[in-house]
Amino acid sequence: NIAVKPDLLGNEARAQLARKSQLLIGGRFVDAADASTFETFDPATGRKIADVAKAGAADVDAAVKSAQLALVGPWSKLAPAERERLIRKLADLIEARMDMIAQVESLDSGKPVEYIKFVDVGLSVGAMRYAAGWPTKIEGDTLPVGAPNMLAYTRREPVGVVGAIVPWNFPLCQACFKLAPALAAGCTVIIKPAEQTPLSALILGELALEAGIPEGVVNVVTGYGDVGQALVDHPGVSKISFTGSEEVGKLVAARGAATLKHVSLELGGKNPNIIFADSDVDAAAATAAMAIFFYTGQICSAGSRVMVERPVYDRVCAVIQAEAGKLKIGHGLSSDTTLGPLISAEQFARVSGFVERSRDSGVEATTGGAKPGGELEAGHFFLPTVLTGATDDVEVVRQEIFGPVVVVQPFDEVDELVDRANASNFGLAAGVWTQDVRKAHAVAAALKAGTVWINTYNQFDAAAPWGGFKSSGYGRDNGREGVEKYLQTKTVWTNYA
Ligand code: TXE
Repeated sequence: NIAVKPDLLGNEARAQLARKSQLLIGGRFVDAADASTFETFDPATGRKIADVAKAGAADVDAAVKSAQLALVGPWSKLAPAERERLIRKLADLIEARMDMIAQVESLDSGKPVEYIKFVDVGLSVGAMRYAAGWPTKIEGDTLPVGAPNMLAYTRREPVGVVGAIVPWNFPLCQACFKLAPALAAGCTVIIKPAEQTPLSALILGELALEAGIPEGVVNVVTGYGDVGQALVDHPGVSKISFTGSEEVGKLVAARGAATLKHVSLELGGKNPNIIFADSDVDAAAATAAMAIFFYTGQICSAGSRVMVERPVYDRVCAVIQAEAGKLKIGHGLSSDTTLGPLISAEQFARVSGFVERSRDSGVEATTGGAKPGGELEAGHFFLPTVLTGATDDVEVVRQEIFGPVVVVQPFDEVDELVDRANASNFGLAAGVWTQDVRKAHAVAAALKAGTVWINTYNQFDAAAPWGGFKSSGYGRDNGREGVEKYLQTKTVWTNYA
């Protein structure tokens, strides 16, 4: 009963895919300077989707130059209310093309198309509309300086050209989380999508032009990690906003230092989802299943470590296993699919490697732990997996797996629980389930994480800052902080004596 139906593409998505996938530089779609291309694949079938222009250093340089020109040219001359209007227009266009975008994104990423409409497109439109409110509200201050007859004030100015380096798990949405506030701040942007999922960023660039955003304000350079690195190294780029692996994040920070880049990093997590015995246990456990299996666990906020107060441990395990059994594994374009494939053979090897090695440490996969067979053989599918019996020192408890694999562990005391939950290099998100409001807020305060969800999980909003503590990175996407990181302050003194 597993459907693999890439023929579910609509006409608009087919037409989009039939077009050449080129770089967007200075308002024009162009081939790479050396005419190189790379292939992007459907992770559910392994079939090639398209050839995409493969940028190199010369293309990055051209994109930076066009972004620099637009920064001091048309973009800086627009009134804030005009910037607002154009960002709003872009939001409307993304919303209007929702079906086409979701289908292309689903084919490229493997994610269920119906979820993409609601989550990825919804959050992208939300990010644009939230950001659109900011250009008219970015204010400086008059400063209470001591010198007589001096007026001192601050101006909040765009930080400059922004390199937005985006991962494959939320291709459109992460691009919008970076693009929207950067545009609101008056910056110009070069988007570098992940090599696995380059297609939706190109659509976004096209829609930005259609919205009337001046040429060169939004550029898109597709390619591999070297393209991201060329952006990090380029002296004409003022800020890098990066979402991806911890390893590359550290590289970006270190290399960016050579040109004193402003850098913000969102680098994944190993997020504890804590269920107390006094919670609504069935709701908590069902949500814990969604928290890990949603988007095949390929989410930085995935609740990959469920910690359960011992008296309800067996019940929580049973509910998570039952929820795993209800998932419909299949091609993302099938409207009834609720669990798509992993993104690539590389990620499949990574996820299955974690599960294989955990068996040597006495960990048991009570559900899943393998690839499904039959029709799904050619794709990078992995069964939803529940691991039990893990001690805190094993790697599946400590490292980000980025797959549909959850470790469930019991705990006895609150103090011990908090220490164990915090004993991680990561600090992105956490969940707390209890009906005791005092305990909920005490634990939320004690957890070292950028976001804590109480009696819910995976809530996101353009108004809510998103980012991590510790090795999960620094800087925030979304909210006021998300806009401020694209601004710099200038102080102006005037002698009026
Ligand atoms: O990430 P990379 P990968 C984690 C997750 C996953 C692991 C590996 O655990 O299993 O990282 O994923 C660009 N300079 N996350 O290897 O390589 C790259 O082209 C500049 C969590 O795919 O970090 C892509 O556009 N840029 C994460 C982007 O960086 C470089 C989401 C991310 O790719 C570069 C994704 C370089 N030297 C993975 N090398 C999250 N926080 O949600 C690569 N890139």
